[in-house]
Amino acid sequence: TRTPVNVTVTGAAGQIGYALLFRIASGHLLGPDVPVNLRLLEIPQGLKAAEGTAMELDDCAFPLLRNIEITDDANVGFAGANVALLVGARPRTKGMERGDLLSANGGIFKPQGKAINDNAADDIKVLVVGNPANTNALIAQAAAPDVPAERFTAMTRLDHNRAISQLAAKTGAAVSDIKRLTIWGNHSATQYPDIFHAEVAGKNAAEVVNDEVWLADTFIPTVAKRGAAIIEARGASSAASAANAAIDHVHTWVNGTAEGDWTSMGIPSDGSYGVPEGIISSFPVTTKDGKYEIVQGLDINAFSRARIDASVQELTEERDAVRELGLI
Ligand code: NAX
Repeated sequence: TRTPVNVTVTGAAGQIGYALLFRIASGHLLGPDVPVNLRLLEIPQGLKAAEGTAMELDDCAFPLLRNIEITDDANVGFAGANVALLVGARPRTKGMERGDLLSANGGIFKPQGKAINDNAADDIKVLVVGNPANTNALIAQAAAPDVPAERFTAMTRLDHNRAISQLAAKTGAAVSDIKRLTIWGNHSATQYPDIFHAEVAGKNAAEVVNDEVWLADTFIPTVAKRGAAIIEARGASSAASAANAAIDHVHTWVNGTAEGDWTSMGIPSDGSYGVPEGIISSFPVTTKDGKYEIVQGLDINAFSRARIDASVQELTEERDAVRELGLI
């Protein structure tokens, strides 16, 4: 049998944590033959609820779940971690300026980055879900100089999945017929879901849709504002779909993209497509053997260029703001 993989989840007592942990423990994160040890990292106020979730995990008698540890000490929570899902974050509350939000999250992600640096396994892979995800990932990465920068990623897979679903509905295609969709930029309202290289049952998606008004006025805003629409309808933010996307992100990273397809991940830019090196921006990537590569050579038209640039501009401003705050 395989050695268990240590998976750390922060914010384990939150609503995404509740939707996520059972799927990790049942084998959906890494595969049906990979045993896992779970490490739940919470703040003191969250420990009791995390213990309740752990009791329920026990009660599932998942064959792949070896043990569960619950802690509010990041050094313990990330000890030997092979995969870390950073879900817990400080939400934006009423009247909070961007600087306040970034510094509150810096207070979480900087020490967690350091704890990962000092305690995680050499093969650590990090996914940041907690918002502002891209910049939180940058803060954690900067605090972990001994970990290769490319191991720090931010989640845009929920946006990617939302875009696939919208495009399938518009074209009447099956979700599984949509390939090569890309989310560029920030996980925020400026993100750019790109269908110009996407395929619908093997045909170019933009040509199948053939409707730039729908693209600009319906598709892009629907995908970008889907989180707000979910809050409006449910009275709570996306949880199961966010957890599902986190599972997809790590599963694809570890197990590879399908031949002829790609996915979207927030990753440290290497300067490709004019995105400044170092910022954590979403790109089209293929994955293989636990590594990802940016899809190169895509032709970026003027419509796409303007939208990618706008989202990247926002990321650059967030980077400058956290630099000024001494967080990176
Ligand atoms: P909840 O408020 O339900 O849960 C957050 C949990 O994190 C709480 O249990 C809290 O005690 C814990 N926590 C806070 N600070 C912590 C710390 N320093 N260490 C460990 N745990 C800590 O939020 P939930 O709905 O689960 O959402 C979590 C995060 O995901 C939010 O930041 C949210 O904005 C973000 N999202 C990101 C998405 C993405 O696509 N990247 C989509 C969904 C979601 O909105």
